[in-house]
Amino acid sequence: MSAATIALLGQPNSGKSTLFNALTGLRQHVGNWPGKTVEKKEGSFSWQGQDYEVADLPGSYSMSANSDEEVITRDFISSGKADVVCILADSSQLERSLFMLADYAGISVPCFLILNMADVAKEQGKRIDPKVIEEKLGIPVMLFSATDTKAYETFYQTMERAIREKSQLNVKALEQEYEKLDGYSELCAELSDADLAGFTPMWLTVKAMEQDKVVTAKLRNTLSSDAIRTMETLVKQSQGAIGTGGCKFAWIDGILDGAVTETKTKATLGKLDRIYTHKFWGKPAVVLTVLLGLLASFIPALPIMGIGAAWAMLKEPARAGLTAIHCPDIVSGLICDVGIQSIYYVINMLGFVFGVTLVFGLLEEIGIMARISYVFDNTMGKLGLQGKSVMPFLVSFGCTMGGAAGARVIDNWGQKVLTIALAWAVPCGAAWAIIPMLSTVFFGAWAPVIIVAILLTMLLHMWITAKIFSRGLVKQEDRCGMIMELPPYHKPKWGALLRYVFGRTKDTFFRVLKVVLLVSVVFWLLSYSTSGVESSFLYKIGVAIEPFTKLFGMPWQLFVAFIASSFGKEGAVGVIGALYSTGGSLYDITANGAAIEDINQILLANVTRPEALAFIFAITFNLPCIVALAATYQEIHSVKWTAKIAAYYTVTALILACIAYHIGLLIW
Ligand SMILES: Nc1nc2c(ncn2[C@@H]2O[C@H](COP(=O)(O)OP(=O)(O)OP(=O)(O)O)[C@@H](O)[C@H]2O)c(=O)[nH]1
Ligand SMILES: [Mg+2]
Repeated sequence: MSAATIALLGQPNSGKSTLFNALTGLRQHVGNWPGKTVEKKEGSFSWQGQDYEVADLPGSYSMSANSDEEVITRDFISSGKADVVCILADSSQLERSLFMLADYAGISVPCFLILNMADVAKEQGKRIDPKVIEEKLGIPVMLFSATDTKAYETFYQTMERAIREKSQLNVKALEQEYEKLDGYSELCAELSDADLAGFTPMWLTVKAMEQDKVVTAKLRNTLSSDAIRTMETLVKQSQGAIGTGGCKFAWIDGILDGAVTETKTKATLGKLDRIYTHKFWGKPAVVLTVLLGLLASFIPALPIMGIGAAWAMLKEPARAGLTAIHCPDIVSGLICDVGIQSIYYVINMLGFVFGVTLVFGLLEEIGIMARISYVFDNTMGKLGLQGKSVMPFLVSFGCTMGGAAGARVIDNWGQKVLTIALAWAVPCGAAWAIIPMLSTVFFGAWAPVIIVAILLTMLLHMWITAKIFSRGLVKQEDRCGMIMELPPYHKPKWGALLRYVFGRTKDTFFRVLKVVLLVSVVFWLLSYSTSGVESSFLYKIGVAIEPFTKLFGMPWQLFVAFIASSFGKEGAVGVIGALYSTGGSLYDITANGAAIEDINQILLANVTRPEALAFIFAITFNLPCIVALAATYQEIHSVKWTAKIAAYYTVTALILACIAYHIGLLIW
């Protein structure tokens, strides 16, 4: 027998990806805010010798096709690929969460219902009897905690029963509700011969009444012109989605009647919302939380940076060893100056990536990140954005590519493009590894001032960029915040969190190492020469363009590193390393076969403070990297806007560098 396919369906934040990860051992993004999964993801598992395929679908509030994610979800279900649909509901907010089930009613793929987050509901003092619900629905129903590894045996059994029994949802009571609506019965009779396999006339009628564009178009294709006219008249006279929504909630009330009992409990974390949602204190509290989060990220970062420092000490012994065995200069240069040096940078960078992922992952799990979006909803509205845009911005502190992908939850195209355009101004994890490092080398104890200046410039940059871009992207009537939901607080699940953090750090390590190595090797080779510095290819070009690069306060080596940073910020540091400490030696300090000194010393000897300041600003606000560029195109599907944003960032980075340089000249 071929493997049965299970589709995971449920509202955003109901725990689908948590379940998917536990079943398949894969690592989908999990976090306590709605709208993380935006692509369908497939995996497989076996139980009792039988193979199963499972699809993690993007969360959607209903089976309507209002946004990209909902279309992905509905297309998958209606394609008939799934043998059974596992519908997840959040037990801690069952009424709202079961809306998806009500909207599913009328689709013929067998299903079963998982009341997830049983532990959260229990903490809230809710007692849920799944048997009562099961009897009314006619499908297997179970209470479950996706984060509890011990609960899975029962899950498998429930799933297996649903597949074996091909369990169908009992929709009689729901249909009775719909029949109370004006025009429902007539329309349903009219649509009873519509040829749309997999959907009952009830489902089609409800979607037609809700004026679902996709369903209406499909119905038009199958119905006679008389029937289409009747449908249009009846739909126009109906109460639309308000009417059908009322029926769904009435049905849910009926199902929950006698199934849920509540006792009052004291909500501990819930008290935090009094501060976060406070009129005056909300914003300062959120800003403070983010700042403390960033600071706390340094704690786990420091030991990793220590490992980096230890690794860097290998460089000279390695060079000595290679020379002793008469290894050619070019090879030992590549191994020591490019290989060992690149790994050193990447380890340093990784410390911060690890810290940020851990701390912000924790805040996300608890539900605090969702509060941050909520609090800034209004402010974002003023920029032409939504509260949902805050999440991509915060994610971009780690990785712009993640930020761009995260913007997919924004259902308005213009706001999505604008969000991504602004997210580019947020320095990513790689920039955050380079900025403190270079700032410390050049400005010593003043490094924190540079970091604050970068943050302030970022805010100003975002504000100006919003002004420039929003006119063409966001219509006046869309300039309002969205109503955001606040998910209930969860206690963090450390095991899953740490697995995620280590996984992310490992992925970043290899991805970043590849970029750094590739860019460094290319630039190092271009700058390598055995017959004197002046004959190297890069030197000739560099010297030729220096009058131009000096306009922006950068010697040519730094300018080349700036160009390399468009491919990946990590690459910039590799290039500096390669250009300033190349084995062929561009500088006197390293000539005469003398041991190459610490890259920091070389930098200090060759780059002035104003030049360093210009460079730091140039690479920080340059386009993030080639991968972010690709991710942006993938999200907004527009070559024109992707190119516009990229050109804008290259030009503004150079302008900022020029300003920083002149400010630097005034100070030093
Ligand atoms: N306490 C508790 N937390 C859970 C449980 N299941 C999931 N979570 C947490 O709930 C949050 C949402 O889980 P996800 O798996 O990301 O939800 P999703 O349905 O995939 O969400 P979207 O992709 O946004 O649609 C995460 O913080 C999970 O760790 C559970 O049974 N108990
Ligand atoms: Mg998910």
